[in-house]
Amino acid sequence: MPHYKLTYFNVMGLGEPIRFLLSYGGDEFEDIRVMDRESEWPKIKPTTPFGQLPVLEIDGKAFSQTLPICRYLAKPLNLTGKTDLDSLEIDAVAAALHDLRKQVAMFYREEDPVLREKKKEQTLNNVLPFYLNKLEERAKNNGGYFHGGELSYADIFFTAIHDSLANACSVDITEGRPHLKAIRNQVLDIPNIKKWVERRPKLQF
Ligand SMILES: N[C@@H](CCC(=O)N[C@@H](CS)C(=O)NCC(=O)O)C(=O)O
Repeated sequence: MPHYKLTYFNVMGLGEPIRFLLSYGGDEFEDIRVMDRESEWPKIKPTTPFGQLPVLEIDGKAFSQTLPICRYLAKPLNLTGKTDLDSLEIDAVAAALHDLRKQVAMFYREEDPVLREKKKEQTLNNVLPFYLNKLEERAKNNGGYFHGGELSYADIFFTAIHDSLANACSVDITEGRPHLKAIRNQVLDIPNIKKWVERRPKLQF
């Protein structure tokens, strides 16, 4: 089994889909958390492939970019679909979720209070419902999963970012969206994921 070392900040954020996938696969991993963005991060940043986290080291070699890392971990776990077209669909859902998370993070991290309120309103009233309603519709039409009537890494990605999104927006994002709620519940019921969620640090984002 390869040696996995994940470095990310001490939040769920983009690290959590990777932690979920490593846990789903039953892989042990070093879960390194940069605790202090002010003092620690500037020293680490230049050592990373593209100046950002998460970084996953596999047997000592560093890889960055959340989506390709997730895809890499998902493939041997049969979570990328049966055909190349399945993979394209699943990748597109994961990329849309990544886009949604980024837009939520942009409002959440905005320091100017006036601008923050404006961005928050736009995110809550437009961005969030736009993506979530499309995802709900997709799950409804795909046998309760995002693609092909079976579990893929997109379902795991959604569940892994769910809590950060819901907490940043202070809304129940699956309310009135029974298929999204069911995806989340199913993923949280997978024994290896359940174990991870029980033992992970209890954080808001
Ligand atoms: N495209 C990258 C984006 C990574 C990213 O935005 N990382 C943020 C944290 S969520 C970061 O490292 N911020 C610190 C910095 O840019 O200095 C990915 O998907 O992994």
